[in-house]
Amino acid sequence: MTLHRRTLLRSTATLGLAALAPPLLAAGGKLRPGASAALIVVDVQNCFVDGGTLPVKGGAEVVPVINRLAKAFRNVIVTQDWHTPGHASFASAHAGHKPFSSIRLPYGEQVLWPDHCVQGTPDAALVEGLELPTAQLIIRKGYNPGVDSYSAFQEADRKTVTGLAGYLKARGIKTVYVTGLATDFCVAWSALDARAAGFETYVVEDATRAIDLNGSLAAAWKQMAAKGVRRIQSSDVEGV
Ligand code: VGL
Ligand code: ZN
Repeated sequence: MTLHRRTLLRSTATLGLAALAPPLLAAGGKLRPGASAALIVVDVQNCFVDGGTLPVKGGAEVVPVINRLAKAFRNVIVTQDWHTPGHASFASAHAGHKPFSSIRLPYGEQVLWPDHCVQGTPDAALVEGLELPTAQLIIRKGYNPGVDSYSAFQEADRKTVTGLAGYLKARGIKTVYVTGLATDFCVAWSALDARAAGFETYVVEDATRAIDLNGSLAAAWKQMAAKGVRRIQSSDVEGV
């Protein structure tokens, strides 16, 4: 009887571990995003590719990778950087300050950018060729005139939420795969906030491109690793 119970306990523990262990691995050790996983496509907008107002080197190269990835996901979420004209993150809003310098705003340090991704302009539209017919939600961010929002989850004041965490939780999403632009700003901040909100979080490196301002890319990967964000390639996902 005792033995039997112990055996039972042991097998339950084993089963429990297996059931909990994220991620779901397909044969060959590939990741298999299931119904509780979502692909988050961050800011793949004209502003961030060649011809845009804040082009990220090689930014358009993420498009075919993301299009392929999206076919492996049941849930796809898209974000857009969506600034008001004269937004506080624009250097042009601060006399005497140049793009790519930093200033102190009431909520903290802010990099100043060229005017970019202004609401409703062609510059802020999603890149043509991005094919996400199954996308379920577009979340726009950075629309508060005085506060930036790199993250899809939380504005730069680190208080005002966008509602994305609540939406994902309400829909039973447990795992997110973050892609898009730029690796070291909106992708990293979104991934870190996803992790902090309790989601199992992957960044698909070859589905991102970086700005890399003063070592920001290495710093972002370091911080993400420290917080348990997993760095993968699109080829790690089954069928991609
Ligand atoms: C971003 C800088 C300014 C991004 C947005 O999408 O990474 N970077 N606004
Ligand atoms: Zn922006």
